[in-house]
Amino acid sequence: MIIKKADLVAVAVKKSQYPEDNKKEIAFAGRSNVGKSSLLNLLVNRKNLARVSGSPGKTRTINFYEINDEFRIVDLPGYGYAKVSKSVTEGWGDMIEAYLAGRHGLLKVVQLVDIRHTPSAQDVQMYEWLKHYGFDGIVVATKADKISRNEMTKCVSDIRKTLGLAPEDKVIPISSLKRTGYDKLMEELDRLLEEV
Ligand SMILES: Nc1nc2c(ncn2[C@@H]2O[C@H](COP(=O)(O)OP(=O)(O)OP(=O)(O)O)[C@@H](O)[C@H]2O)c(=O)[nH]1
Ligand SMILES: [Mg+2]
Repeated sequence: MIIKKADLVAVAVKKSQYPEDNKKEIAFAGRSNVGKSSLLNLLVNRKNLARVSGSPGKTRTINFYEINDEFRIVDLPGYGYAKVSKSVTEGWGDMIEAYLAGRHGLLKVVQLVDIRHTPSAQDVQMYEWLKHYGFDGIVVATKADKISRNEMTKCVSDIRKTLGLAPEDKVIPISSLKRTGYDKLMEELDRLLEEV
């Protein structure tokens, strides 16, 4: 796939704000600051399509990006950001669940975890949720530029073990900074989009 066109088509906090459920969608989930928006920018080869920030909690809405007028990438708000208030955190769960449950076009949710760290309890919980809804199977390990090649194998197996991945599930190390892992993820997305 060559991404020629990418547009932000909707910013939503509730169902009535979603775009019509008439296209395939692939969503990105993960803790705040893990690199969801950066990954989106990498995929579409644009520096600032999605807002990236050093301060966590940048993306607090569900952002729908339409790609090649053909499918959508959905940037979900990050979790685990301590500074947001409890009511925001609770609202977050409802917001994500409302999206995951009953979205016909949704094919898969790519779970992002930081390659350097053992997945948190919230990462595990998120992954359990994805399994429950049948959207599990692809994990992107972000910020791969921050570790050495030697550490990579150990970090990936730690992620596999902690999230309880099956052997056929994929973990793709990616660096949005160095652009590594791009081809592998693209291949997966192509496969997903062709499957249906
Ligand atoms: N070194 C390195 N830094 C990265 C990478 N990806 C993202 N970052 C940095 O991590 C920070 C957070 O990135 P974002 O893409 O905004 O993260 P996010 O998951 O969208 O965060 P929220 O919107 O808060 O949920 C920024 O400072 C990015 O520059 C990467 O692959 N390598
Ligand atoms: Mg973001």
